[in-house]
Amino acid sequence: MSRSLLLILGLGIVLGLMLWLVAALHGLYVQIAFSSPLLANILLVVLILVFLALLYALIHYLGLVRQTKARPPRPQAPVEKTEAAVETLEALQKQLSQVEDEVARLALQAKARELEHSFSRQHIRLVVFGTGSAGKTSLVNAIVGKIVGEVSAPMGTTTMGATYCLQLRGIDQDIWITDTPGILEAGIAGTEREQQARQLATEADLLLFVLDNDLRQSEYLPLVSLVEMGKRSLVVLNKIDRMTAADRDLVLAQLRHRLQGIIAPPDVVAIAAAPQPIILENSNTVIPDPDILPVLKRIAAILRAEGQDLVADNILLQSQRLGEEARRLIDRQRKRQADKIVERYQWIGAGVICVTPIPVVDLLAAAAVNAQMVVEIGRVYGCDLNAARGRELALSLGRTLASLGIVKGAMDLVATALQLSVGGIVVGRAIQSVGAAYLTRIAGKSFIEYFRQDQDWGDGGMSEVVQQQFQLNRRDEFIQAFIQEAITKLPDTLGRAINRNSAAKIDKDTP
Ligand SMILES: Nc1nc2c(ncn2[C@@H]2O[C@H](COP(=O)(O)OP(=O)(O)OP(=O)(O)O)[C@@H](O)[C@H]2O)c(=O)[nH]1
Ligand SMILES: [Mg+2]
Repeated sequence: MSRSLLLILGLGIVLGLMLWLVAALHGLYVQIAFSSPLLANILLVVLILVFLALLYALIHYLGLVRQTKARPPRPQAPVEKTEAAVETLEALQKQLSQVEDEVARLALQAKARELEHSFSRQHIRLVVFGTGSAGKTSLVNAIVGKIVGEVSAPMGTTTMGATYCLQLRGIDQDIWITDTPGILEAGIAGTEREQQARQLATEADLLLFVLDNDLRQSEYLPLVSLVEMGKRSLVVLNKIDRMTAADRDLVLAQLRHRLQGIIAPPDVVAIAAAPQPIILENSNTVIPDPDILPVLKRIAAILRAEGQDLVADNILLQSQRLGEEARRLIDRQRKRQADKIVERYQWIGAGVICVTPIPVVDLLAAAAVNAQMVVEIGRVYGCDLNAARGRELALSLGRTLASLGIVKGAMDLVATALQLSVGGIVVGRAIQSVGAAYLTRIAGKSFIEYFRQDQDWGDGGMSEVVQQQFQLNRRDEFIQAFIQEAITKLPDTLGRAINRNSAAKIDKDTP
C-alpha cells in the first residue's frame, strides 16, 4: 500500500518536473525567437537531438535489461548416466586391485566384469518382491500369461527366484521378470530365502514391490531401504477384488500419502493378479480375468521414458555397492596392518622407558607417542607425511593425553593391574614402562581413526577420539591380558623387577 503511494508520489514529482522543464524551455525559446528566430530554431534542433539521445539510451538500457533476463540458462554439461556408470566402474577396478585377499578380490572382480557386460545387454530386468503370499507369483503368472509357478495360500510357496522373458507392446527391449521368495517368513529357511530375495531385488532395473494391504512397518522398512539405495521401484497393491471400490481408493490414497517423498503417486498402482472366483446366484462360479492393466501401463510408461537409463542407474548402483564392499575389505586390511605397527611401537616405547625412566609423569606421553609410528600408520592409509609433520602430530597428541588426565589414569590402571597380577610393590620403572606401552597403544589407535577418516579428527576433535580409545581399552580383561603380554615382551629389567617382587611374595607366603 505504502509502496504504491510512494510510486504515485514519485511519478507525480517526475511529471511535475518535466512539465516545469517543458514550460521553462518553451519560455526560453520564445525569448530567443523574439530576438533571433534562427538561434531559436538551432536551440530547438539541439533540444530535439538531446531528447532523441535520451530516448535511445533509455530504450537501449531497457533492451539490455530484457536481454539479460531472457538469456537462457547456461547449458549444463549433460550428465550422462551411462558415462557416470562407466566412470564408477573404472574407479571400482582400481579400488579392487588394492584388495590383498585374493579370494575376495577375484570374486569382486568377477562381479565387476559381469557389470561391465551388462552395458551391452538388451533386456530390462524386473524383479517382483514383497511379503509371502502377497501375490507375487500370481502377478508374474498374470503378466507372463500362463501358469509358470506354484501359487498357493500358505507363505513360502516360491522357494527359488524364477525368471521369465517377455515382450511388451511398444517396448523394444526384452523384459526379464523374476519372481522371488516372499520376505518376512518365519524360520531359518525363510531367512535364507529372504536373503536370496533381497539379493535379487538389488539386481533389478525396476522393482515391483507387491503388497496385499496397507503397508505394514515390516514391509515399509525394506521398501524404504531399497528406494533409498536408489532402486527404481513401483508399489503394487494386489487383491483389490477383495475390497469395495471405496476401500480400494482409501487404501491407495493412504499408501500414496505414507510413501510421499519416497515413491511418486503414479508409481503406486492397484491390481488383482488372481481374483477369487465369484459364485453367481444360480450357484455357478465365474473366475474373473486378472486386472493387471494398471501395472502393465505403468511399467510400459517407465520403460519408454527411462529405458536405458534404468539399466545405467542399476549398473551405477551396483558398482557403488561393490565399491563399498571393496572399501570395507580394504579398510579391514589397512586396520590389520596399522594394528601391527602400533603393536610393534608400543613395546619399543616401553623398552626405552624401562632403561631411562622419566621424572615427570606427564612427559611420559610425549616419549610414548612416537613420530615414526604416526608416519608409518599414515603410509598404510596412503598419506605421505614427512618426519616433521609426524613429530608435530605426535607432540600434539602427547599433549592432549596429558591434558585430559589420561596419562595419570593410564598409570593408575597399569599400577593396580601390575600389583594384582604379580603381587607386592612393583617398582616405578616397571609401571612407567608398561604405562608407556599402554599410552602408545591409545595414541596409535587414535591415529588409526584419524587416518581412516581422511586425516580428520571428526566433530569432537582429537580429544574425543583419544577419550574414546581410552574408554575402549580400559576394560579389566583387556588390561589383564595387556599386562601378561608386557611381562613376556618387555626386556629383562622389567622382568627382573617384577619377578623379584613375586619371589618376595612367594617367600613371604610360604610358611
Ligand atoms: N483375492 C485374491 N487373491 C489373490 C490375488 N492374487 C493372489 N491371490 C491369492 O493369494 C495367495 C498367494 O498367492 P501367491 O501368488 O502364491 O503369493 P506369493 O507372493 O507368490 O507367495 P510366496 O511365493 O509364498 O511368497 C494365493 O492363494 C492366491 O490365489 C488376487 O488378486 N486376489
Ligand atoms: Mg510365490
